[in-house]
Amino acid sequence: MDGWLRLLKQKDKRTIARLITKIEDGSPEKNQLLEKIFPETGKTFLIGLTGPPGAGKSSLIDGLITKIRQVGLSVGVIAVDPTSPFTGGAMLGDRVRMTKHALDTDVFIRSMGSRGNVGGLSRSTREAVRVLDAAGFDVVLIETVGVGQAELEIMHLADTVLLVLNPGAGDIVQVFKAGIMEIADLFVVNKADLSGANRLVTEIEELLDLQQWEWRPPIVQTIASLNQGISECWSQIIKHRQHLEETGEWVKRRQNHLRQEVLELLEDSFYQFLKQEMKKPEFEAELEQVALRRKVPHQVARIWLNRILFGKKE
Ligand SMILES: Nc1nc2c(ncn2[C@@H]2O[C@H](COP(=O)(O)OP(=O)(O)OP(=O)(O)O)[C@@H](O)[C@H]2O)c(=O)[nH]1
Ligand SMILES: [Mg+2]
Repeated sequence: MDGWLRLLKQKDKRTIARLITKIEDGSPEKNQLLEKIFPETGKTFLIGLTGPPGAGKSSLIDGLITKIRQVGLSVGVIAVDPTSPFTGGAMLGDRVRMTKHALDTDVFIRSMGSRGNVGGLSRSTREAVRVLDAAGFDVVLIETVGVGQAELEIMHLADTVLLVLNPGAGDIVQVFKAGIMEIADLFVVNKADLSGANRLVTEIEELLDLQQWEWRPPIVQTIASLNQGISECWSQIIKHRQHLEETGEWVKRRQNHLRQEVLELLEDSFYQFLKQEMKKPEFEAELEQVALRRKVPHQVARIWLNRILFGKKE
C-alpha cells in the first residue's frame, strides 16, 4: 500500500487536507488518486444539510459532531459555499466555531469554495467526500447553502437529506414550489426560540398532508445555538437510515447516485467533445445560415447529431 494511502486510512489530517486541495485545484494526479481510493469507499453514512443562508446549518453541524462523537463514531464535514468565490467570513466563522474539535483525530472539517474548482463544485464535493469515506469516517456531513440548484444536487450525493428552515424566514410555499421539499428526508425547524416556530411546523405538516409518503419526513424543532433538539435530530436521522435499510432503498439510492455520477461525467465529456466539433468550419458555415434565418437551430442540431453519431450526411 502506498504511504499516503496508509496515512489516509489513519485519518491523518494533513494527508486528507492535501488530497482535498489536489481535488479542488484539479491537480493532474487527481484522477489517479481517486482511482486508488475508490475501492476503499462506500462505507460512510452521508448526511446532507441544506437550507437558506443563515438558517443555522453550521450551528446544527457543530451540535451533531458532538452527538456523533458521544455515540463513538468518527465524523467528517464538508461545508460547501457555492456563492462565494473566496473563503468568506461565514466559513471563517465556521472554522472558529468548530475549533473545539480541532484536536480530535476523529473529526475533520473542511470548507470548499467555488474558486478554481475544475469540473464544478458538485463534482469536487463528491470527490472530497470520497476522500473522507476512504479515510474511514463513519459519518460525513455535507453543508450546502440552499440557493437553488445546489440544494437539489445534494440529493444525488447524500443518503439522508436534512432541510433546515427558520420560523418567519419567508414563505414555505415557495420552498415547496421550487421542488426543494421533495428532497427532504427530515425537516429541521431551527431557531425554535423565535416566534412562529409552531406555525411553520403546522405549515409543513399541511404541505406533507397533500401527498402519500413511503417515508413521511419527520419535523424536528431545534435551537442549534443552545444545543437543543440535537439528540432528537440525530435519532430521526438514524430512524431514516433504518427505514432505508429495511426497504432496500439504501442500496437503490446508492446505485442511483453512482448512475448519476457516471451520467454527469459522460455529459461533461460529450460537452467538451461537442465544443470541439462546433469549432469546425462546416459548422460555422451552418451557423451563419441560422443567423440569416435560412435554417432553424433545431434543424442544425439534428443534422449535426446525425453526422456525429451516425456519420449521416443530410
Ligand atoms: N436565535 C437563534 N439563533 C441561531 C440558532 N441557531 C443558529 N443561530 C444563529 O444564526 C446565525 C447563523 O448560523 P449558522 O450556523 O452560521 O447558519 P448557516 O446556515 O450555517 O449559515 P450559512 O452557512 O452562512 O448559510 C448565527 O448567528 C447563529 O448563532 C437558533 O437556534 N436560534
Ligand atoms: Mg454555514
